[in-house]
Order: sequence, then C-alpha cells, then structure tokens
Amino acid sequence: GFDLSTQQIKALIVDGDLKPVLQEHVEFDVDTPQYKTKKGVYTNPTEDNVYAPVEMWIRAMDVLLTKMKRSSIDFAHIKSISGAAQQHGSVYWSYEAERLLSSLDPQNDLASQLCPTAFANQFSPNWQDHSTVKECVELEHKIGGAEKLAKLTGSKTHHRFTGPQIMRFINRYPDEYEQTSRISLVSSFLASIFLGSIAPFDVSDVCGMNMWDIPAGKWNEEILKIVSGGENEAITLKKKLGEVEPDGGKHLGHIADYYVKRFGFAKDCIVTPVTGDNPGTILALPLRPLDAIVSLGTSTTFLVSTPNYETSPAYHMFSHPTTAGLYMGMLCYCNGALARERIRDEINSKYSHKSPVSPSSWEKFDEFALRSPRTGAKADGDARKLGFYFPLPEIVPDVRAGIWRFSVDAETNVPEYLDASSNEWSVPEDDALTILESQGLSMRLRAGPMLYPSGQPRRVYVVGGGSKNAAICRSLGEVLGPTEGVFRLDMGGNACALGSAYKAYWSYARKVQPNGSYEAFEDFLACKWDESSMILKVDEGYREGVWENYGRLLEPFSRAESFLSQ
Ligand code: XUL
Repeated sequence: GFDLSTQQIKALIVDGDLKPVLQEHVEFDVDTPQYKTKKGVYTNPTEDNVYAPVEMWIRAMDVLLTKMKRSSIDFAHIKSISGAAQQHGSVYWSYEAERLLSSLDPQNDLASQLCPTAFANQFSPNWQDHSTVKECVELEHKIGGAEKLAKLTGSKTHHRFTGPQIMRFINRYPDEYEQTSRISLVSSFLASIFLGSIAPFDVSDVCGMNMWDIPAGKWNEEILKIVSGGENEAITLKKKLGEVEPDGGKHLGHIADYYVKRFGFAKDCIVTPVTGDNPGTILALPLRPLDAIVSLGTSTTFLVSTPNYETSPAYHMFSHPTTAGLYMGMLCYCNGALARERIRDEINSKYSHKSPVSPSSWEKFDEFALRSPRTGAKADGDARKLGFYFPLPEIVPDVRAGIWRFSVDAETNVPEYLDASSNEWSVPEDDALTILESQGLSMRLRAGPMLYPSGQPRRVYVVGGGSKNAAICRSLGEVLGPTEGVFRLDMGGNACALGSAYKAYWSYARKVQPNGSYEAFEDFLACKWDESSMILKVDEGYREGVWENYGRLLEPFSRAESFLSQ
C-alpha cells in the first residue's frame, strides 16, 4: 500500500496475516530537496495558490523503491499493489504520456523519462489551494445552489475540489488544457505510474471532484458543461477525464515491465485502483456501518461508513472505496489540535509559576477537563457553557477566526453570548472541557443524519496525535455516545497506507461467493484481523442520561453557531 500524501510518500507491506512487514517513506522537503518545496508544496499567497511539482512525486517514487529494495523484502513476493493519495489534486497528462508510460526503459529512472514531456502542466493544484473562489460561486449558482450540488455530487463546492480547479485551469491556461490528453487525480496518477498506462478514476476518490453524480453513477453532463464552458467543450472534457472504475478491487492490470526488470517485481503482480487518503483510512480496520473514525491530527476529520446517502452542504459524502451500497461520510475541520493546544498553552503558562510544567504537557489541561462538571453545570438548574474555538477560519461551520463563549439558560435552552469580561466563566480553566465538548457536539450535530436512525455510532475509533489523550477520548465517548465504546487504533500516521495495503490484499485474495459477487472487504478483513493486537478500548462510550443531556445542547449549539456567522 502506497500513500502519496502532501509531505511524503510512504509504502507499507503486509504479509498474509495482515502484519506490516515493511514501512518506508520519503519526505519531499528532506529527500528531494532540489525541488525546494515547503511542507511538500509551493505557495503563491497573492492568488491563494498552493501546488506541487509532479516531477518531485515521480523522483520520490524512484527514491522510495530504491530504499525499499535495500531491505530484506524480495519484491518478487509482492502479489498486489494499491494505494491512497491526497484528495482533489489533479494531474494533466500530455499526448505523449501513454507512449512514454508504456515504453519505460529499466536502465533509467522514472523522472528522467517522464518529465517534463508526459505532462501538459508540470504542477498539480493541492487540496490547500483557495484560488477558485470565483469558479465555486459560478458553479454553485449555475447548478442551482449548494443543497442541489451536494445531493448530486456528495458535496457543495469547495475551493479544493477538482471541478472548480479544472474550471480555473481551462480559463487560465487554455494552451496547456488544449495539450492535455487526460486528467488524473493524484490517486489515479499513482496507479498509472505502476500500471504503465493511464488508469481510470477510483470509485470513491472521484467523489471529491464536484462532477460525479453519485446516485446515477456517471458524470453529470450539466456540471461538465459549466466547468468546460459549453456543450462541445463538455464532450472534450469527458474524454480527457476518461472512465471511473466502479470496483475498488478490480485488477487494473499487471505492474509495468519496467518494475519487473528494474526492481525485480513478479510479472503477475496486480495493480488495483488507488483511492483517496480519507477513503483509504476507513479501510485500516473492518469498519462496520455506523462505526466512525475520528482522526485527531492538525485538522480533525470524522469519517463514517454508512448505508444512507444523506447529503448536506455541511459535510461530504463519497462512494465507499470497496463496498457498493455503502458510503463514506466525512466532516473536515481546520481547527483541531491547534485549537486544543492554544488552551493547553494558556493553562500551562498560567500555572507554570506554581510548579514547573513542560509547555507541551497535557497534564494540567487534562486535570481541568476531567474534573470540571459536564457542560459546566454543577447542578440540574444551572446554566450550561458553550464555547467555540477557531484560531484559524473554520470550514465547518464556515466562519472567521475567533473565540466565542455562551451561557445556555437551563429553562429556556437559549444561548446568551458572554463577552470577555463575564464572571460566569473562568478563562482558561473552564475552556479545557468546553473545547472538547464543543468539538464533539459539532461532530454529533452534523453526523446525526449519517448515523440514521439513532444518531448514535456503534464504535468510535480514534487515530492520530490527540487519540493518546484520556480527557479527549472520554469527552468524545460521552458526547458522541458510541454504544460499544471508544477504541484507539495505534498506527501512527500510517492508517491510510495500511488501509490501502489491506485493499491490495483483498483484491488479490477475495473469493467469489455462490451468488457470483465478491466477498465483501469488511468480511474478508474481519476474518483475518486480530482486534486485540490492533486496537485498545479507551472509553466506555454511551452513558445513560449523559448522552441524552448533551443532546439537549444541540439546538442551542446550532443557534449559537448562527450567531458566529452574523
Ligand atoms: C479531504 C482533504 C484532505 C486531503 C489531505 O477533503 O482535502 O483531507 O485529502 O491529504
């Protein structure tokens, strides 16, 4: 399983018992310094542009495979390859691409053979790009609003989504667009590199383009017209986009001869569709419908596998990467760890004179979060506290940076804004629990429709840095109320490389059922997955009365949020 992410490319190999036997990575800024990227990208702040050189990814792949080759792993034993990649980025192949991909010379490295000739654009717009404000407004307006676009494609417009990005590319760089034979996502680009020909889009990652009609399972012609600028132009665009592979386990073909001769791969090593990093993450464990993964990194993502295609402009729906009839719901927050760390730092600096505290210690923060009464109410009739902490402008909800605190009347359930001088709030002590509750309530409010009918998850799996923190896990357990509890999956930052390695294995080994369909990914994984060695229960989850009490706060929470956007 490969993971082509923003700052690095990783590879993870699992054996027949699903055990990781090799993990290797190449960090762009460090290992391919000649490209002079910062955190894997170039930025042009005047236009809110964020982009990456495609050649760097290819060069990094050369470096990675060479590094892996030095290990004790014999590439001839690798049966199947899959991957996951940063979502939404697009790669523009030239008319020379197919010829170059299919005639790679094993005596030479990849980059010198493909770059620059195989590409009509040497750069790929990155998911952090915000340059498509105009295109988003136009697309959403012409299609009939955010709700409608979300219903069709799983999401409202977002600056990073590929449709608006292609729209800008067509307008800005008409010559390069003209010279483009095919457009890939970063995911299908990665599959193409292994396959030695341009691969189709992945069934899940294609949903991050704002152009794929998920319920109909085809490109939306109306959107293609808006993006390309006309009826004939839409036909051209559709050709450049190519096909979408509906089966996430499809054998796209065998690995290109180049890798057999240069690195010793077996001739019959399978290449399967490469998906997005978020869909790849939900494959890191046998996630059942109504199970959720909360990724507590720099940003926070909430991922859920659900049979309900319930859309909303507040979140994203994607087709499931392996299982037809299931969907991946996703919430993507900008303010995760950074916001929590701000409160931690304020607490640490206030208390450091009493006893020395390391600035990055969570001890004091946890102490306040764990001993504060839930919602800040000591007794039944007391007002409850609600806080919003966005050091960066937030996506969910779409509001400017700031901190807001409210008191919610116990009788009327109405939130009242408190200004900084209010004596109803001890800053920063009360913020410790309030920020955790606020992050949990925001997920609960939005994930409710995805967790039909009860609005309650079965299990919550936590991954990423914040998953080590006991107070965070307890609060998520109390607010989200998973019936089976909160579990930590300890895979460092490698969950999506692991998920894609599992997908490669499933694609190779899945059995045909008596009814002619393939064994489902979840069933395949559940049989082989050793739960006790992979996850740890970190909170009991649902507590009778507690979850219901937090439920009463959802309405004032939502009202307070509308106040923030005024
Ligand atoms: C998801 C998104 C990010 C990238 C990160 O919509 O934009 O999570 O996939 O690589």
